[in-house]
Amino acid sequence: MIIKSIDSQLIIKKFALNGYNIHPNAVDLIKKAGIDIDRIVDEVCKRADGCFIITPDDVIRILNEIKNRAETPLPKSKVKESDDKRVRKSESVNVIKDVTGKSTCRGTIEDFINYFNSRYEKISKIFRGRLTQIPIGSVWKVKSEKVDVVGIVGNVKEISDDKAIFELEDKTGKINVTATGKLKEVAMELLGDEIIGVSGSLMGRGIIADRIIFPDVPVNDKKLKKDFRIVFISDTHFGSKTFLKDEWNSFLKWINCEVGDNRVIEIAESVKYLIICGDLVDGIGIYPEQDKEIEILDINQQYEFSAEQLDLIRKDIKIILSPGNHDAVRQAEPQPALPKEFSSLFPKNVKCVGNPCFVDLEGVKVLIYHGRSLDDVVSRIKRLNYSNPHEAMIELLKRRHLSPMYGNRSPIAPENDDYLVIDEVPDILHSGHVHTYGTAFYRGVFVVNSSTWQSQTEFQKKVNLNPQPGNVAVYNPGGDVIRLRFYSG
Ligand code: D5M
Ligand code: FE
Ligand code: ZN
Repeated sequence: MIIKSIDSQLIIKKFALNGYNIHPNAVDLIKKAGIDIDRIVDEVCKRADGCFIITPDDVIRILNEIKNRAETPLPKSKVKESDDKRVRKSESVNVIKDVTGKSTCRGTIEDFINYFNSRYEKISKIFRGRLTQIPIGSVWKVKSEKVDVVGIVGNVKEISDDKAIFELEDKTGKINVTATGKLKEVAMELLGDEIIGVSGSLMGRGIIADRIIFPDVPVNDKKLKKDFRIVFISDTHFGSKTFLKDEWNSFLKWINCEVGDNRVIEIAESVKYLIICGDLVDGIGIYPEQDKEIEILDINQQYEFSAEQLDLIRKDIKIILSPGNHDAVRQAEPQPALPKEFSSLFPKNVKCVGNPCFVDLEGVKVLIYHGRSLDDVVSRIKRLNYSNPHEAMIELLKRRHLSPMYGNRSPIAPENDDYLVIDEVPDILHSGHVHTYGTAFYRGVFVVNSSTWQSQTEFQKKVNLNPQPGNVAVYNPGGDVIRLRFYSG
């Protein structure tokens, strides 16, 4: 409909239906433009990306773009009529930390030095007030025999049943630390490259540890009380032959409030945010002979299929989408958000963020991290296993770092700022990657690993990986945690 004389209220209402306020001068500009109003609303909202108010400048920019473009009709939205009319609740997603658009790393030696300095500076700060922190190069100058040092862990060697030795290094020097008895067990769980504190006695050419201290998180006793729920999923692997179509469709029916008893529908109705923690698609060439296991052989088509699936989710849910190692972004972490080429395919309630990403959802701080380092943590710490992925995630919180081990199965891009340090303590830590399910509260932080929508692949069979697909965690901050199971196999 081309509008000649149009009612301002109608324009305001159309923006409100999309969840936006609009400045009165911007309304006037739209009235004067004489262009299909639905088209302007659609284009402006697509680019508004969570801003609070649509300004006249926003409208001028879009009008100029439309004028400069050849007049082609917009494709008809696949969104169901009923969904389009649903008024979006005023959600707020505030990205606090994300590498997207900020990457500086070129992989030079200097980058690596800066990267480790950033890691050391940020984590050693956490020990301030708890330990005296004598520079390692100066320990021999102190008068007392007892010292506290903070450093980055080097080689850990088991000497006997009762004794281990590891190196600790800071900018000023390196020292050997001996751990015996119970501390030997703690030392044997050190991953290497994490930053810890050691309190002990100087002896011979090193320190005999009395205590090994992790930076850890303080008890989070923040009183959250929210009236919405957050749904956590990951590893949909759209495009894989083993993608669980039926289970996914059941999930869609539930989240769209189409199935279940009153209680189940009530839970679905309270959902305001859906977080997808990576491996949206299966990708191409990620593991040996993957081509035999993929249904959609083209990466563009995998993302097109993903966009169709996300478009089936009711539009009043804000979807936050972070990539994983199967997605089409750089493999090294921190990974930036999916490029425009793919993100532009998604409906406008999808917000693409990086991996990791720290977001604030109406005061609820969520740290989203795909979880590649969990493979390293599980293989190094003997008491951990893939059936309880939340326990491996707790080890990351203890170390205040999402990928402590450098140069193993999780590649890291040496950014000047270490985005993988957990400098601010989140209310929620969400990961995926290992394809199993687990939740826990660790010192008040809700820890969740959100399984997968892919059954076991031939490759996973070979590496003895037993996925637990179709598990969904639904969390009401300050309230209940609900586990929904869509897989009965
Ligand atoms: O990872 C799914 C799970 O499969 C995760 O725990 C890692 C594991 N995996 C992936 N590649 C390998 C190799 N090469 N060896 C052993 N285990 C592996 P995803 O990211 O979905 O592929
Ligand atoms: Fe995966
Ligand atoms: Zn993965």
